[in-house]
Amino acid sequence: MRYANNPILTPRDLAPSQESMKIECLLNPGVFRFDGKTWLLIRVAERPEQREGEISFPLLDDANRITVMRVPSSSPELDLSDPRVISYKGSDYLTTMSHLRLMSSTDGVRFAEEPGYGPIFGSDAYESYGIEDCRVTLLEGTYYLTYTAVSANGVAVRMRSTTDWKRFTDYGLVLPPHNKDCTLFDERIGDLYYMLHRPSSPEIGGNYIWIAESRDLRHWGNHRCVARTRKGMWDSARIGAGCAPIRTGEGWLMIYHGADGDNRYCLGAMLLDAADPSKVLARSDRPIMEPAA
Ligand code: MAN
Repeated sequence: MRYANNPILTPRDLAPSQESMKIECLLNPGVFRFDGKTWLLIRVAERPEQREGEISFPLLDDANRITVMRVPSSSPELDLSDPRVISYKGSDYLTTMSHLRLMSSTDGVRFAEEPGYGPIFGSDAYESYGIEDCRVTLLEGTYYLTYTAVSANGVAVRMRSTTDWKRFTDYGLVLPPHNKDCTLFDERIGDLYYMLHRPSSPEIGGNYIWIAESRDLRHWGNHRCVARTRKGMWDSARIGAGCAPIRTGEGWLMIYHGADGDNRYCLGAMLLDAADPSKVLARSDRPIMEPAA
C-alpha cells in the first residue's frame, strides 16, 4: 500500500548548500537507525539556476571549491540526449553535482534536519563531480557508508565510516571504475566480510550484481557474479543492490533495483544462501514495487 501523502520530501524541504545553487532533486537515500530515530542520508543534486542561451553545471576545483562550467547551448559540440549527462567536446560531465544530507524522524514519515549533523561533500579529485547514492550498513557497532564517487576518472565506489555521524574515517576508493550500488552485509559470515557491488562492462557482460569478500574491509577479492539482467523483463538493462541484505531464517533477503531499456526503475527481491551468499535461492519474477504516479 502506498503512503497517501507521498512525496515525503521534495527539494523545497531543504536549503541549497550555497546561495548560487538550486536543488534539482532528492534521490536514493541510505536509511539507518541512530540515536533512537530513523535517518535518511539523502543524495541532493544541485546546479546553478539555468540562464537563457547557456548550459551551466558545477564541479569541484583542485581546492575542493565549487566552480561552474558554462557552455553555450547552441554549441554543435554539446550533446544533451541523456538528461543526467552533459557531453561537451568529447568529455562527459554531470548536469548536477550531488552531496549527501542527513535528516531524521521519530515516526519514519516526517523528516527534519538536525543541527550539528552537517552535509557530506565530495572531498578530493576522485569526487569532483559529486558523491551519490549512499548505502549505510551498521556492522559491529560502526556505520559504513558506501557511495558512488564521480570524477573525470570515472564512477567508483568509496567508503567512509562513522560512529557519531560527525567524524568520519575515509577508506578511499574500495572499488575502481566503473562500479556503483555497493552495500556491505551487516555481519561477518565465517571470518569474512562481504559486499555486493555492480561493475559495468560496456561490451561483453553488462550491469550485473557481484559479490566480494574481505578480511579487513579495505581489500576486496574473490569477486563472483551473483545475478544478471533478464531479457524481456522489467530488469533487462541494469540491476544493482539496495540496502544491506536482511538476514532471515531462509537466507539473506536482498532488495535490488532493476531498470529496462527505457530507464524505468522497479524494485525486486532475491534470496541468497545464508552460508554462501553468492548463491541465489530465489528471485521475484515481478517487481515488488514499481512507479505508479
Ligand atoms: C547515471 C545516473 C546519474 C549519475 C551518474 C554517475 O547517469 O545514475 O544519476 O549521476 O550515473 O554516477
